[in-house]
Amino acid sequence: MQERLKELQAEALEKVSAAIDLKELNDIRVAYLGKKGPITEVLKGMGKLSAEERPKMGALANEVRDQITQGITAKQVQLEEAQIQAKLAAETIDVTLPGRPVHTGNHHSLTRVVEEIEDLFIGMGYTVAEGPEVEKDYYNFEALNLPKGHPARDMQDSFYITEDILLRTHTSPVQARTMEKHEGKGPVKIICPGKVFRRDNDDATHSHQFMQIEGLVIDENIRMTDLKGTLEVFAKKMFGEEREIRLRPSFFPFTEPSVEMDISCMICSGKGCNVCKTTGWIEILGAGMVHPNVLEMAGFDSKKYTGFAFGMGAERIAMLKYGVDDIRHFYTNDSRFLKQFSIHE
Ligand code: FA5
Repeated sequence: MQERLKELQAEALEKVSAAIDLKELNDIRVAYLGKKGPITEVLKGMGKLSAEERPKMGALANEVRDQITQGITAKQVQLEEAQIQAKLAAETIDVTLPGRPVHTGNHHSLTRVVEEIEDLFIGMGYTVAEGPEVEKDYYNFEALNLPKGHPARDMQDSFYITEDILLRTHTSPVQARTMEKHEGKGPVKIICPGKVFRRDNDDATHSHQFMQIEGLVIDENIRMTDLKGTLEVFAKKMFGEEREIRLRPSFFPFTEPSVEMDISCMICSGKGCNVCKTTGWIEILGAGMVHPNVLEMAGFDSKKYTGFAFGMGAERIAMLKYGVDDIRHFYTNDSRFLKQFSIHE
């Protein structure tokens, strides 16, 4: 019996030392120290021993149990420590690794220019108005003093959807719609940015879809000098305080008189270069005093009210401001082009 107990101790301790994980160790504990284990089995034979031998054997059995328990406990500490070390090694974070760059988007250069212009005019008391891109012939042309068959309709080649509906060719229909809403009562002071469409052939300065920004002011005693002063503030804020402006006579059916505004070339400061085609001036926008017919058609008394309007191409403004040499860059979504503008944010 004594030998058998010693054998069991050696066998158990050997298994304990070979155990590779906590589960295996627990299985050994249950197998050797459990109620149905071999030690219990051996002790069942104690009844056959003499009264003298019995306590000795009992003490030995306890010692064997203690030895195995100690062996298991020591191994358990060892395995738990190894488990922690393995976990730490697997979850190591190298804080010296460089971070992964987070790519953020940025506003499109056109959005930026339009917002800048909006902010400038909002600061001067204007509100932002909007109108539909699919427009009635009436608002796009007729209400702007361009009746059907008027030769000046050819100035803006149009995409017609039906005989009376087209993609708007300019943002001026928003003027007509806004005036109509005011039911003959001034003042009106709006700016309207939006997409417009023309059957123009795409080239470096023309696109079949582009953005315009329209301005309209109607009140009593609005004069040409108000228009000039407003455009001067706009030109200096957008292109630098040293910019000069000049107004040249022009023609638009919805304004009388009509003008075109040029700014002194910011590249050569008026000396003459490629950008200004050696003239020293760059054309920026069309404008004029609202034609009395347009006022009357929208329900305004043209004897009481006068007004001015202007309209500009946002791409052309952005091209001048950022030195972009081809309007198509705004629409071809080359991320190298688009990203250049993030540094301005
Ligand atoms: C007009 O569209 C008038 N509605 C502007 C206006 C409003 C005048 C109020 C008077 C009073 P125009 O056709 O010139 O005018 O166009 C205005 C601007 O749009 C041009 O100066 C130019 O900057 C831009 N533009 C015209 N066609 C194109 C095009 N195909 N691609 C890009 N920009 C264009």
